[in-house]
Amino acid sequence: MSTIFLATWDQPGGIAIREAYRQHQAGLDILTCIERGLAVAELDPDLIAIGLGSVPNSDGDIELDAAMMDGKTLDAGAVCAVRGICPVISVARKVMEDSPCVMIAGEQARRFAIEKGFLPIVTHTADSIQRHQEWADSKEKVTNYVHVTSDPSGQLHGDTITMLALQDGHLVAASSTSGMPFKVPGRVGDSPIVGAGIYADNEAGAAGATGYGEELWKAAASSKTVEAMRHGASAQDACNQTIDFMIRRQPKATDIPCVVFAISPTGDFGAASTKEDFPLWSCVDGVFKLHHYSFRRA
Ligand code: SD4
Repeated sequence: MSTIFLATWDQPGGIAIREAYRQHQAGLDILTCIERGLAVAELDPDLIAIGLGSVPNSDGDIELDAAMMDGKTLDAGAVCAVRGICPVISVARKVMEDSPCVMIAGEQARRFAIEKGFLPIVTHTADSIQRHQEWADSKEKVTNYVHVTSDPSGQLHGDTITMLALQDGHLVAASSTSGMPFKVPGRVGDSPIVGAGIYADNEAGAAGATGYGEELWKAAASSKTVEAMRHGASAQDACNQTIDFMIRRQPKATDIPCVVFAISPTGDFGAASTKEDFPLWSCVDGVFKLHHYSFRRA
C-alpha cells in the first residue's frame, strides 16, 4: 500500500513535505517523519510561516502553537502560546509521549520544554522585528486579522503548516503555526486544538485545518471531517460537508479562508476552502504534486 504525506500551502508546505519524505526514505516512522518535516520548517529563519522569524503578535512577541495526534492510539500532544522555544512541534511530541497531559500552555510549556532538554532560543529575526515595526507604524493597522502572510516577493502563503500521513492503515496528523499575524497576545487558534486543527483515527480517517482559526475551532472542523468519513463519506466529500456547514452556519467563515483537508484509511484524499483556492502538497510513494482546490461557493 502507498505511503502518503500531505502538507498545507505552497512554499512552507513544500519544504516540510520534502523533509518528511527524506526521513521516510531513511526508514523512520511516519509520526517522526512529519515531526521532522515541521521542525525543519520551524528552524528555517527565512520561512516566515512558522517557528523562527515568523510573524509576531500585536505586542511584537512570537508565540507558537503545535500539536500532533496518532490515529493508532488516539494519543495526542500539544503546546500553545510558547515563546522562545523552537521547534515547538517536538515539544508537542514530548507532551504526548512524556507527560500525562494533552496540552501545556504558555510559560509553563516553555518550562516543560527546558526541563526536557530544549534550549531557550531567540525566535525573532531582524526581518520579523521589522515586519512588526512596519505593521505597528502603518496607518491601516488593524487588530483584526489578515489571513495570510506575504513575503517580499508578494507571494502569499499561510501562517501554518498542517500535515497528515498514511502508511499501511496508520494515520497521523500534526500542525505547527505562528497563528494569525499580529494576533492578540495569548490568543490561540484552531491549530494546536485536537479536533479543530488536527484529528486522526485509524478507524475513520485523518483531517487537518488551516486558515481562520476561530471559525475552524467553532466548527470543530477536523473532528467533524473525520466523523463524516466514519459515516461513509470519501475524504473529499467529508471536506465539502464541513466547509458547506461552515458557510451555512458561520457568517464570518467566508471573511477569511477556512480550509480543511483529509485522507481516508484507504488513501483517498481531498480538501475544501470557504474562500480562495487552496494549495495542498501531496507525496504519494515519493511523487510530489501541488494540488489547487477551488473554493466552495455558497
Ligand atoms: C490560526 N489556523 O492560528 C491558524 C492560522 C493559519 O494559515 O492557518 N494560517 O488561526
